[in-house]
Amino acid sequence: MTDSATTQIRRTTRLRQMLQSAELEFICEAHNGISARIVEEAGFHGIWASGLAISAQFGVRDNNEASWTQVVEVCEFMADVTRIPILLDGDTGYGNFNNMRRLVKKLEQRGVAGVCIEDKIFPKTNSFIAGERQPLAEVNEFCGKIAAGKDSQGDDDFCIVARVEALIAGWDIAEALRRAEAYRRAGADAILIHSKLARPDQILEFASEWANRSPLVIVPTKYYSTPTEVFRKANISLVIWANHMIRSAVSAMQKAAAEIHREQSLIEIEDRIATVDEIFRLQGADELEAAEERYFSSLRDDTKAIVLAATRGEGFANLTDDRPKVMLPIGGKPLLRHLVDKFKKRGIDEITVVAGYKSESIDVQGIRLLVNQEHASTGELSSLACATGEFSDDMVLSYGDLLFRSYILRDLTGHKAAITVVVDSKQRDNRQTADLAWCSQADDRSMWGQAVLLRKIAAADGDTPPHGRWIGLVRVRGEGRQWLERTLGELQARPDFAQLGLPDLLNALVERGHPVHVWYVNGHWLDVNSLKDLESAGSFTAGT
Ligand code: SPV
Ligand code: MG
Repeated sequence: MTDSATTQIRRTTRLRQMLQSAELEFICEAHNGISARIVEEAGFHGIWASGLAISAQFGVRDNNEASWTQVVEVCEFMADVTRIPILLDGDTGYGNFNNMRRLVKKLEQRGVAGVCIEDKIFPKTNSFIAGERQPLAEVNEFCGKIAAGKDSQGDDDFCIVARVEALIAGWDIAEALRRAEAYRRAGADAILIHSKLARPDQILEFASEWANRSPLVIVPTKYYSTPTEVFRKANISLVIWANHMIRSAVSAMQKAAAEIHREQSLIEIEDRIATVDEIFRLQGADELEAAEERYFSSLRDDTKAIVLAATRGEGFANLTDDRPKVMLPIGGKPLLRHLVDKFKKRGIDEITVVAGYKSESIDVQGIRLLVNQEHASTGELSSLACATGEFSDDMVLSYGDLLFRSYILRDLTGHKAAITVVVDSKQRDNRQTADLAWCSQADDRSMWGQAVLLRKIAAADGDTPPHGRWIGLVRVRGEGRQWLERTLGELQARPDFAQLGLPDLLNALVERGHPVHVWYVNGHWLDVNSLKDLESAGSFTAGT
């Protein structure tokens, strides 16, 4: 069969063709999605969903300890990641004719091309464990099961393979033939004749007597040394390599586990096992990336975040003896983690944190950590200057002690201006802060989205009332980055640069005539500056 053929025809049809073709065909065991993919990539045209291997990968016995729905679920994972047909080893059909009917329906729904059932009694035991002691099903009962399965299939090409266990259970060729013939008449699409002898004699004798009455399937696990040409000459249709993926996986894992345990190091093993990238490839990570480009680009931001978190923070007594305030826990996780999670939720994954005081205690994952070594004697702009290498044409600058509702970041990143600051119009009377904002217009709550420009950020001056309070978030886009870099560079030349904060930078931008847009919000954020704030932060995060 050509590879292009394998991609176009239905899987059921392909399995039927494999069974009926004059060629000797091969299918290989798989027991989960990744092994199914490996089998397909190796070039096999079909998969044997082995009962032994699927039970083994669950770590249970091949005695119907895994439920049939668990087995079908594994099949579904395999079908999802492959295109070639899957023949399920359906044991005894997991019950009587009625269970068989439901099994066939479910397999068709999950994309499985066929099922093989064996003439034993539920719960079965693997054929290689005390086979002689295993009772066989009554022939008529088993024929009824085959017929029920055939009558339930919606797709004419779905295949039911009847497996004859007579030779396993110590019966002779005549009994095996009697059974096989009855199963063929009951509607089986092929006969699997199983043997546990180390030589293929029984199989060859059976095949010769069978004389191509219907396709024959074999499992040469025990007579593995038989040259494949012998099977071809005997007119076998399909060979099942029944358990070789689980067995090779087990040997590889046993070796790797022992070595890692012994060496207490990965150094020896690393180059001898699949790379993590290879796992990603088998999982189809590329496809997801391409799909994200197509469907998710509006959400997946190229925006970067730069977070200033260098100070110890005043007013937390000995809580900040060993960590900066951004590492104080709020609702079980550090303040900084809340902020980082907010950025990540918004698709902002490149997050640079400029730390200073007790920077070694910052163990938040998923950030790039820079350290302002001069943190004790310098201010926010010195910290920002440490991060100029991380500046981009699309970035958000943030204080590290902020908590805000998700929509604030969403609206800010949706804003198209070159520089935008978020101002809370609710906090006009706050005299504790030097972050009060004077703007081109007051927020009357009806001007949502209209252009408002920043005039200055400062402490209350007693003359003109401010329009709100800058919350510590700035969005910078496109040419805004150049304005910012140039202005920051100019401020660096000032002798008092070490004392300057972000408001000084914003004011300098305004003074130079660069439009700094204002995005008004009305509450829904807080900064953590005191033990009291720490308390309110707990309930705030619970509600975001
Ligand atoms: C299986 O792979 O689970 C089989 C084949 O049924 S055997 O283990 O040989 O019985
Ligand atoms: Mg089995």
